[in-house]
Amino acid sequence: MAEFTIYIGNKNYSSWSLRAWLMLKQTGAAFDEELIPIAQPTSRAEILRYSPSGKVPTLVHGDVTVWESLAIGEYLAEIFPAAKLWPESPSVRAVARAVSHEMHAGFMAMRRHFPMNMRSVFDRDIIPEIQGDLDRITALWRDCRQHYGAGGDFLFGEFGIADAMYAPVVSRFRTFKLPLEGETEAYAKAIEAWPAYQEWQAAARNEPMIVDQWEF
Ligand SMILES: N[C@@H](CCC(=O)N[C@@H](CS)C(=O)NCC(=O)O)C(=O)O
Repeated sequence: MAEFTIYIGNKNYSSWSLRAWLMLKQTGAAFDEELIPIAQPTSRAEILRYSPSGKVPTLVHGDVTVWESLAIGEYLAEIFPAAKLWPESPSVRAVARAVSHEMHAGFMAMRRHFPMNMRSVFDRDIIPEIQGDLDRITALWRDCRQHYGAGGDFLFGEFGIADAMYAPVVSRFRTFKLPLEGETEAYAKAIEAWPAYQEWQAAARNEPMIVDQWEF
């Protein structure tokens, strides 16, 4: 049994699980993963056995249980400083935290109308409230890449928590055939080429479970 266990939802649908899983992968630590199918009559009771919020992801490390994707990232950043999950400079780290929290707390229209569904491709109209979310997301990606991305292909150079937070959004851009160009397309490609992302995506494609109504 590994030192860490992460409880996750369906790889095809659970965007929050993907985020925390990518953060954990980035530490290089060995971990066990337990997948609890979501949106089933038994899901809540099953998840509550491990997560006090009744939601996945949850990380268990010895006596410590951490739920909420961003809290998991913060915990991992503290115990694995060498993984550089946040940028080193306090001022840049503040921006990385701001864009990560912006994802965690916002973009409700995109999340509601364009849920993560990694193995599928759909045509769907972009209503104005979603366009606002998409414009803000692509502006944010461009801004981070231009100002802080010189050290690599990701928002703050090397892959970190902020990229894990937006990786499921890249997947949604593909699922719903949303336009990207230049820098934003290059960023999406960098996420898609990331080995951990590819590993999750391959598993999502092979997953048998189907959920009809899914928002987040
Ligand atoms: N704010 C939470 C969101 C967690 C969340 O909504 N998880 C969904 C799966 S993506 C869930 O556990 N749903 C349980 C269910 O619907 O059965 C986080 O950042 O971890």
